[in-house]
Amino acid sequence: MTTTVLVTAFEPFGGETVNPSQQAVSRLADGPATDGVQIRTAVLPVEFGPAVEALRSAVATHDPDLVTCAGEAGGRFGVTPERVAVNVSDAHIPDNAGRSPVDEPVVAGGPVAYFSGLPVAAIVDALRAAGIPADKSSTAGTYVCNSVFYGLMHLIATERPGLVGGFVHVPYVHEQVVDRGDQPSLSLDMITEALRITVQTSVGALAAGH
Ligand code: PCA
Repeated sequence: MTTTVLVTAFEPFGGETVNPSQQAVSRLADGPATDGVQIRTAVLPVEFGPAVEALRSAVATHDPDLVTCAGEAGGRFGVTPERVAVNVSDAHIPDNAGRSPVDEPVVAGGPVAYFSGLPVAAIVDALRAAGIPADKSSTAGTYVCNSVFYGLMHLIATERPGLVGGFVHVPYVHEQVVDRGDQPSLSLDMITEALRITVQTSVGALAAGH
């Protein structure tokens, strides 16, 4: 049986010229295939609203068994699978369309929050075992990443009960901080490997039925 995994990333935002999630997802798609796993990818705009629409359309196109969304969390030291998506959008900087929602729901009338469907603890263990700095995160923020994570979990809860999904944040990649020595970063190789391990661990949990 082949498991189809949709892995999404984001375009650059906030004045950056690259987004490590986009670079790593592109490498992941070009890398060696894992037996029984078919990777599909999509790059989402950093725009409240259109980002969730693009995710929904990628799910409709690829009909995946598993969705792993990835985004950049500059300032974090490790790779952080997210535990919970919250129903609020509150932008600290404008999105790429210039919108800055304040205290708006992602989905009007939706539940306060959704837990990730990914095996967060097992992913952190597997990343650390591979020598990759990693930790659980209990907040994906209130910017576009959280809105996509929430939109994904709401889609699963209301329309696609068989689908499993979640979100992982990755730190800056080295090239983003060459002139900002106080900011943590990882190599692109390590971030790419982190996404591969995240997918592999999630597929393993899916196959084992948890
Ligand atoms: N990170 C932002 C949005 C896009 C991205 O890669 C976030 O954490 O919300």
